[in-house]
Amino acid sequence: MEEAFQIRSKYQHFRVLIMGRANAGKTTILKAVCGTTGEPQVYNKRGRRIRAEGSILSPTSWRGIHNIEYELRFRSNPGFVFHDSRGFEAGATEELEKAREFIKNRAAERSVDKQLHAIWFCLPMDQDARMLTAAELDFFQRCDTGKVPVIAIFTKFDSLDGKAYQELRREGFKHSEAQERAPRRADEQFERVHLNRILGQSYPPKKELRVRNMHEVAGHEVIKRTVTELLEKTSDALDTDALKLLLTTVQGNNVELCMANLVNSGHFTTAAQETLESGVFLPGKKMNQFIWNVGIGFPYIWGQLMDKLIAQVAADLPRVNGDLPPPLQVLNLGACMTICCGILCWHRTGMISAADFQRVYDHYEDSGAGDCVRAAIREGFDDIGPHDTMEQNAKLLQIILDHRNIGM
Ligand SMILES: Nc1nc2c(ncn2[C@@H]2O[C@H](COP(=O)(O)OP(=O)(O)O)[C@@H](O)[C@H]2O)c(=O)[nH]1
Ligand SMILES: [Mg+2]
Repeated sequence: MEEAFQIRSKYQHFRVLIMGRANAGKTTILKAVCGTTGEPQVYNKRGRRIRAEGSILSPTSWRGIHNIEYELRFRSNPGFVFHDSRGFEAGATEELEKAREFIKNRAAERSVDKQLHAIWFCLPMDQDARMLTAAELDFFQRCDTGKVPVIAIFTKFDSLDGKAYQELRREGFKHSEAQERAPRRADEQFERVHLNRILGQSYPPKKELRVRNMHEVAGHEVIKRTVTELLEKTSDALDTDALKLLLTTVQGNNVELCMANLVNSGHFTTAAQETLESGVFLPGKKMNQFIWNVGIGFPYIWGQLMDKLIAQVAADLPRVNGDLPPPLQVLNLGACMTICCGILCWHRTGMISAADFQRVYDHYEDSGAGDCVRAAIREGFDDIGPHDTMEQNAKLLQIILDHRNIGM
């Protein structure tokens, strides 16, 4: 417990309030930023984990426990803390007041960690009559957010592209040409009609971005590009260099935090202890689950990659294991996977493929890191155990952190 807490409190967080009516695409944006299809974990203001009934956060139970003060965090991207302001239906002044109150209170917080750093306001473009509701315009008219920049995210922009496409077809353009011209036409109409209305309010957003096709398969190129753009614009909109640095640092610390969370969760040492007791190395589906747990602990390693990864690792097992005894093979496999996945996320450009993983793993072995990690594990762990203790977790994490720079 203590160890995990220290790791968490060592790092600062970047805190974002995400606003927008139901179905605006808020959750989709957060999952994209955190590189996951998984659900967020919810904490109250004092850091205690909140579980919805039945413990799985289904959309309905989620509504039941909603509270703007609750912190949403994703396992795969623990440096970001989100607050979800639901509501903003037409005329939802109560929700607006809650958001204003929250923004005001957070501005008065003395610790930077508790302050609000940015607001992402999602405005969905898929409902003609309600493109911008009165409540939404009211926010930009009346809500002075002080130093906290608002980034307007116009979501579901693909639906405006669709309309522009139909229009172009009616004007006689061929399919391919209409398709090519549609986004430009949609952008121009949007700027003329809607963007100007928002920018004309008293407290307009500092930055805006238009987001298309975020419902594409997880990990798709377009999602990566959108996330990059959103984080760049957020950084540009921040008031001070210190805050810009905070955002960069949070992104940088993230890989280390993921490694720490993963090891401290005890997956590896528990499995090593089980192997010690049974004498059997990750039997049956255990191996798949073991690797799966590493993958989902990191951002941008999407589900569809995991099956391939599992097959690849299984094929490489003799090389990974070396001549370690079975319980230490388990620890070593965990360390190897954690280092390689960390490197993959660190270097993420475009979509991460199974071939990328193979490249990283081959380099891990060729550079000698694999041998060093095996030696460190043999040195650091004995064959009597027990392995499933906090001390063993800490030892394993140190080995991982010591060997994670393999010069790629
Ligand atoms: N067409 C389209 N649909 C989207 C886009 N982003 C999200 N959606 C869909 O809109 C629905 C609501 O999204 P969600 O993120 O749950 O909205 P929330 O209620 O604001 O959290 C989901 O079915 C998404 O798949 C987009 O860019 N284009
Ligand atoms: Mg949602």
